[in-house]
Amino acid sequence: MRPNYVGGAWVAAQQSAPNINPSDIKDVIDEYASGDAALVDQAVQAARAAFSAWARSGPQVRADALDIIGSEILARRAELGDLLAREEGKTLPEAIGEVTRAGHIFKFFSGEALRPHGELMPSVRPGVQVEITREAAGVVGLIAPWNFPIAIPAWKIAPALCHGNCVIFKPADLVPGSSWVLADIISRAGLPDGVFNLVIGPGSLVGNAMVNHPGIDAISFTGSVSTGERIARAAIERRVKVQLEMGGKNPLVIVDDASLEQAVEVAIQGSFYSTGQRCTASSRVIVTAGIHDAFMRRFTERAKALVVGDARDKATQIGPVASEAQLDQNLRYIEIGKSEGAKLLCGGERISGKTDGYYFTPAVFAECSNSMRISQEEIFGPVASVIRAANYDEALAMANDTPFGLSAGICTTSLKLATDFKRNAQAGMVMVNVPTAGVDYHVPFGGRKGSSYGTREQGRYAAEFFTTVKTAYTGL
Ligand code: UN1
Repeated sequence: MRPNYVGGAWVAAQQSAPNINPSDIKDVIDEYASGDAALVDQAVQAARAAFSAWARSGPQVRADALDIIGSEILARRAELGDLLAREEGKTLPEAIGEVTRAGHIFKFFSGEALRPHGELMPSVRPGVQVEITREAAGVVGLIAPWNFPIAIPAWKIAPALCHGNCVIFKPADLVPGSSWVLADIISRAGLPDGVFNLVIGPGSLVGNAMVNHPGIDAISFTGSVSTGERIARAAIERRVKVQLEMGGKNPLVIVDDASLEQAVEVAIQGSFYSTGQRCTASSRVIVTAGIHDAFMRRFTERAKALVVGDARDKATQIGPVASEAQLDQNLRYIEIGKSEGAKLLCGGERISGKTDGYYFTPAVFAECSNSMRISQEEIFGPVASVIRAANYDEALAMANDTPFGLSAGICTTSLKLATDFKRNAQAGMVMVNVPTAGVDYHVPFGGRKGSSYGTREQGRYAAEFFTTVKTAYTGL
């Protein structure tokens, strides 16, 4: 059994859960300890004991630790990528790319630790000086989803440690393998005991205990809307900081003047890669009348030709769905789409592979309206709802007519339309001629409306969540 890591020690548990390969459900990667509320409490005590010294540790100590972690991740990217593909089901190139991103995130925050920000200025009162500094937010609870088993943990843990916080980290219990290795790497990076703690286990026990623990000062969560809303309520009741990254129903607008080949590529990537299991996926493709039919022909042709298979098979372009529950949800939405009158042009079926896995073919729905459930609700699978728009203005209005606001894309060769879309798309991230999914690690990540709550993740902006501001006055 792979144990949890609490207070600088590896701790076995009474319960454990298997980590199963979605490409081959007979392949059990390992058993992982399943923690509970008592273990969360132990982790919080350890973190609290470590906090004041860690919060006062110098930039060099933090930069060195983060650099060691980033270097080991990058050196082991092929091995960790293989594990990630095996446990989550994204293809090997995607998985190795994700591990590389995680390594780069630690390197970025290693540098960031050496760039503390502060302001010094005269007071409005003569003879008084004002300093504005940032201090660590405290003991932070980090809760990660299953679709990015190492990059999302990295983009929460690295800034937390960089800014002097102590961490209680709960990975998704569906994919604990990459997080376990990450914890092992972190455990050897020279951090004092208690600064970083790993508690694997179900959300109902571990997540719940974290959210309600009086010793946790801030919660950063990525996952479903319903869990996010519960976490927000609990956090606000305790008046602790909360940062939520939830769903998306991201529009990709394709206008008449777009380059057809580029638009098809952007749509295929955004809708189907990583098996559509990204909150940034383009699940609504809104196409203006002049290019609609030509686009549909090429898009459907390309979608049909995508090779679905074992995540670690070199020929595979689309890996399996990550779990049976997610596969069932995809199939349910295919039925919903058909019953709403959308036309299924291809895919949407469970298929068998060489091994027993959760294989599902990329689906293209045509003749959708923006008000259908398949155009409004996040499916989290490789399912694209294509909606016809009369012109750009109608496309923009539909793009914004959604409860979500994470990422929004446009394919156009017009500077005027690209500029207008960047200004008027109601989303945290806007993409012109690049897929809605696949973001950089050094710039802010986050959305608006029902997608996100709280300050942005990643890059310099991560400091807003992981620090608290202090204003000091000194009489001279
Ligand atoms: C990306 O598109 O590169 O859960 C990242 C998600 C997002 C991350 C997307 N929080 O899909």
